[in-house]
Amino acid sequence: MKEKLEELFKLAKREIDGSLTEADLFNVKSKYLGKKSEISSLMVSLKDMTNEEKREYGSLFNKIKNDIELLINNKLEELNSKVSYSFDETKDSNSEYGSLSHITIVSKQVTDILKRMGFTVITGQEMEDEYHNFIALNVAENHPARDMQDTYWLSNKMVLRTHTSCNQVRAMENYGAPIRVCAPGRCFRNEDIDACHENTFFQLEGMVIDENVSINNLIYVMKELLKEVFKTDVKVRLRPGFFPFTEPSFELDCSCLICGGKGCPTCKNSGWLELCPCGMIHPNVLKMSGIDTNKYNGFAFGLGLTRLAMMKYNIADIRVLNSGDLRKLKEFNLR
Ligand code: FA5
Repeated sequence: MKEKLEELFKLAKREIDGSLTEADLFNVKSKYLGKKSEISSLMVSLKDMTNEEKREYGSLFNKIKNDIELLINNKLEELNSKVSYSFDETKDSNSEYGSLSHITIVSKQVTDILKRMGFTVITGQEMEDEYHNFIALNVAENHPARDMQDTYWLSNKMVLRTHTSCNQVRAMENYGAPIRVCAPGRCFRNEDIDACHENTFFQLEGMVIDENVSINNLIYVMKELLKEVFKTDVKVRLRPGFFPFTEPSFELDCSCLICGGKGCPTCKNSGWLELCPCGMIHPNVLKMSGIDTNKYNGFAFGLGLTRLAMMKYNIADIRVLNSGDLRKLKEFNLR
């Protein structure tokens, strides 16, 4: 037992040392200290030990857990302190500097706002399995909703994820409830490309599961989020929608900022742009991932990050963002 615990400590330390982001650390913490961790299952064996052994191993467990937590906190401080900029006056001031992309900046803005509301940022995987992309989200094989997301299937039977909603499932499986997470990331669909549809685009998933979560909570989060991102009053509307994984479901549209709501190719002449579908998580989805629906419920949303960047930077055609054409991209000032 002692050797096993020491080995787990060494593995945890190696992963903490190699963590590059706060989300990596969150994952390491859950892996080594979470309810389903190996350390927690070893702790269960304490109950069958003699009193003397309980004392010895009990304090060893506590020490290992405290040491891992300390390492995580120190690493977190180290990561946060690295976000600083230095100025080198000897550098040639005429040289060209790169910059973060429009989408990266918007994604950071949104995750910063959500972090202040108590959300943790997680990352998922771009190559997903059918279970996490569809089935666990209440979209069984032959469900008509699959037609809404034409998919790139890979030869290994995996899919390039069509949305970030798979992270809802992964988060429930890994961390259980209550939980508040968001997950920005790239998605892929076999789309007919036009001014507001790409085959590769970004979404940001948000999910809250707790006791007594209401639609009011969902609307509050949506409103605060958009108010802070746009820094001005932008007209939004909420209308009924349909998603197999939420019930009720809503479509949140924002008034098209390219044409001021008059109608243009970006908004397909409707004056509105679909931005952030959302809804209360369907009980089937919660149950499939092991959440106790007698105790918990929740909401989720899928913000279209690429479209949000278009609205914020007045980019009328989504294709510019993936084009890599710097001359064009520079026309849209970063701020
Ligand atoms: C979904 O992908 C759902 N998973 C969202 C969701 C999450 C609903 C949680 C309920 C609860 P939809 O296919 O509508 O829904 O995409 C969500 C948003 O992503 C759209 O409103 C849009 O802003 C953006 N989006 C979708 N397809 C594209 C595309 N081809 N190009 C650019 N942006 C897109």
